[in-house]
Amino acid sequence: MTDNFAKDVLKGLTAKNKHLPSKYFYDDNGSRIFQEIMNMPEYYPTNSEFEILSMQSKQIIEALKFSGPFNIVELGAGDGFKTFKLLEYLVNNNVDFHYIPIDISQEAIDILTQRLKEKLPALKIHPKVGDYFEILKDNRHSDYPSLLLFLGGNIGNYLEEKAKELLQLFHKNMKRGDKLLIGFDLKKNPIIIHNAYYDKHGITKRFNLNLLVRMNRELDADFKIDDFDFYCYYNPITGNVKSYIVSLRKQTVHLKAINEVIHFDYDELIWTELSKKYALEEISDLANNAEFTVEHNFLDCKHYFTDSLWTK
Ligand code: AVI
Repeated sequence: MTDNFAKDVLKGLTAKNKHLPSKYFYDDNGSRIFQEIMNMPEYYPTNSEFEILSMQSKQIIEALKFSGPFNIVELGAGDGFKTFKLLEYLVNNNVDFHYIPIDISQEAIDILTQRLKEKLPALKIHPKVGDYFEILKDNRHSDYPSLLLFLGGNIGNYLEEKAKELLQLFHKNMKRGDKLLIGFDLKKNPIIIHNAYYDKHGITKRFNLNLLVRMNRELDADFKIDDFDFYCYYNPITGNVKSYIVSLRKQTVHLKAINEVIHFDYDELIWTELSKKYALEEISDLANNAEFTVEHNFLDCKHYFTDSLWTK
């Protein structure tokens, strides 16, 4: 992991327009800060998706039209907070299914499994730790139909081409008739989006600057965190939230572990994240591009977010 990290950091920080991949936000510390983000009242996606899965579990399950036992395979299950409502509905209604949460973090999977065993003892759970696609390959050989879950709006963190590739990979690893329930954050009043990302508590700033802390620790770098700031903006036409780290001084940073020196100009930016917001038409275009059929969009009452149900 550290090797890839070093390679990606070097590539990103020596580029003409500096950038770092947002997947590196999520070390242990970053994952904890992300939990804080999800608990902020301004960060509406958490509550919106929670509402959808709490209020519309019955409709979602009916829309699957599975006639017998099935699998629910969750990609990037994390703490499973949102999924709990869906699982609870199924267990309480004696539906025959197996839950297969997948995450790269052993710690996240352990916590999730422990909680679910306590709260839903009747749940048949088969947790897996590792890379989605390695584990998803088994899905093609399963005797049961599957519902894949890709929740939280994570698709919004992928550039368009990468999002298309990811969806094609999901498609390739699904059987005909399998379903995908995928969360998309929707375009809405720009102020609401602005406040969710440029938050007044400075939590999202800490989330971004944690990348510098991580480089200091893992690459023996000497970033002075106070010499950097955070900026982000939402473009309501494209639907893109773009986040940046800003160098507050002309400065030089050493990455001793890889023997590299990086120069920053005054006010120079490092692009850290894309959080794309979608219109419903864009969602059906993405589905069609990967040869899925959109069955239904399950929206929250404010129409801030959708869990979109697709069929292969
Ligand atoms: C994980 N992902 C969907 C979050 C998002 O909204 O793009 C990550 C995040 N970045 C800043 N706040 C939250």
